[in-house]
Amino acid sequence: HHPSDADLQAAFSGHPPSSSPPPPLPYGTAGFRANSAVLLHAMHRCGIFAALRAVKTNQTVGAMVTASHNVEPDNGIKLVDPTGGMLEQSMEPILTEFVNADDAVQGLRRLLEKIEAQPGVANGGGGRVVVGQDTRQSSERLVKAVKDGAQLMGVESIVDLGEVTTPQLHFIVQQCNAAGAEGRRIGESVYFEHFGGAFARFWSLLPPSPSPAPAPSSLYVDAANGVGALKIAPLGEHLSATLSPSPLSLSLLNDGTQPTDQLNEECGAEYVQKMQRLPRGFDAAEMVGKRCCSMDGDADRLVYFSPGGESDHLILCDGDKMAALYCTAIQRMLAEIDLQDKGKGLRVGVVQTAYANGASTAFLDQLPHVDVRCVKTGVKHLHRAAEEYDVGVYFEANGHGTVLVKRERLGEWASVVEGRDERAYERLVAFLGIFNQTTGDALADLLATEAALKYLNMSFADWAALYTELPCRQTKVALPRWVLNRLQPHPEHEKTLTQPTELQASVDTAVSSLIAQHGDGYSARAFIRPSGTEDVCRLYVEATTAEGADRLSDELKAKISQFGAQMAKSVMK
Ligand code: G16
Repeated sequence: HHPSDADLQAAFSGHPPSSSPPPPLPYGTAGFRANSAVLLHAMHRCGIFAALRAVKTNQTVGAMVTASHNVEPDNGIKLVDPTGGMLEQSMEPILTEFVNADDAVQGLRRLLEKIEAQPGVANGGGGRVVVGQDTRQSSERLVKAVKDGAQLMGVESIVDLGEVTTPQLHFIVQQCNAAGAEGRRIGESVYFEHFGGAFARFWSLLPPSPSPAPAPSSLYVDAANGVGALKIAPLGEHLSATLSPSPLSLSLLNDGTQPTDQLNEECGAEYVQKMQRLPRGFDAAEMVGKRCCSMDGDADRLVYFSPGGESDHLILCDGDKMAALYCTAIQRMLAEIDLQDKGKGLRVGVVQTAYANGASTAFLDQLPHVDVRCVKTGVKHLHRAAEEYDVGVYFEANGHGTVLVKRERLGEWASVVEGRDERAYERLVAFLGIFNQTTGDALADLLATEAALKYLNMSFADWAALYTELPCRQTKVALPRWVLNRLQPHPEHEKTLTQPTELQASVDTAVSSLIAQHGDGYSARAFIRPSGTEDVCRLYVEATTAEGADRLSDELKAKISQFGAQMAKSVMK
């Protein structure tokens, strides 16, 4: 029961592109993302698309209005499939064509044909779209456009969750489509019950603490002045209610309530991890040695750190180190269940990207029975690769990641372990139960990190010392999108550029001459890739010495700027 062409025309004119023709919107690393002023028509069309997908599958799909780590004036959308995972990759070009179609009505017709051709319920009919948003000023207006679009396609219901984290929305969509979900209230309480409950269950399986119980351990949380700030108190309340008293005391900073608070501005996971600097509001001297963590703008990333005492120096435990911590805990738990084989026979893997520090890869490589893989940037790629394992740990260095588990495989494996320790098995299951199975999740990862540290009886310093990072530098150079489009990273691992060859040759030359200057035993590595979320070229450099990393970084940054200038000159001609 699609609306008439006249109704469609009217609806599309109500959500016009910002200019004619509008700038093309590519489907980036994590959906559409741009300055919020150019997104209205795209949001409306994504709403239409989401509704069609919901109707076609007769299930719940999600739409999250957010630009995550980007600056406040940007915005974007992440679409959530019925599984709770990210939009299936084969749908990306189909959606992109519709979003960018000059003639929206014709574009919609083509979209309908393609959606009809997809597998799904024959005549769907029902379907629900659940919408969430981050705290950006532009989010409300854009959410309205998404809902207007969804409404137009006659979806059975639209649920607006308001301000939620991206992983909350993913989880809620998954729950909506799970067996037995009918009639259950749709809201974030299912999220807090699930993850708070999983943490409490794990905690109850740890050896009892000496009495009197130790004071709750303090964790200082930098919420990037974003949506995660709104969720710390309910999480804390839930933990207090289930564990009374809660073993965690969460102190919130950068909660966005001060007039000068700016989303992601000198705070948050992106800033802390890329700049390796303390976020605003964390006093180096006062908080030295304290355990702290930073989320990003939509709370799907987390990194830990501890102020080092001098100016804004910090000791960082990034996504790589979280993967190392979780693998260490999982291995210990497997060994407890199966003394002899320590998890042999179970497929355990870790997935990283080219940004993983070389020292982290070396650490993971030496763990017995753990496969280590490197894939392209973008959680969607890591998630898919991790799904190939029975227990799949995946993390980007920037703090985006989770641990996926195939429960049945775990059960099968454990059932043949002779004389297994039942409690140890329950503990492993409970630990893995803390992880969000749909996407990386700052809140769930916070709980899992606290659980792992407690289980391993490790302090923050012990964790940080699991291995020592090679000095690394991450830089970005602003370049227009058309120039960025000329940069073709290697399709599998992005460790080199396949185009332009001259730019790659200058990277190779710079790296080998640094190595040659230092001689045997010196290592260095660098790569360039275009960002899929911002109009910048990213540069990653690591070397045996900090001085070498600085030099290589400066040299290559200049090469990138030079390349940009050359390109600009060539079009002027
Ligand atoms: C998104 C993706 C991440 C990716 C990041 C940066 O994060 O989900 O997987 O690492 O963008 O991507 P790029 O280097 O292409 O800009 P978020 O937290 O911004 O949604």
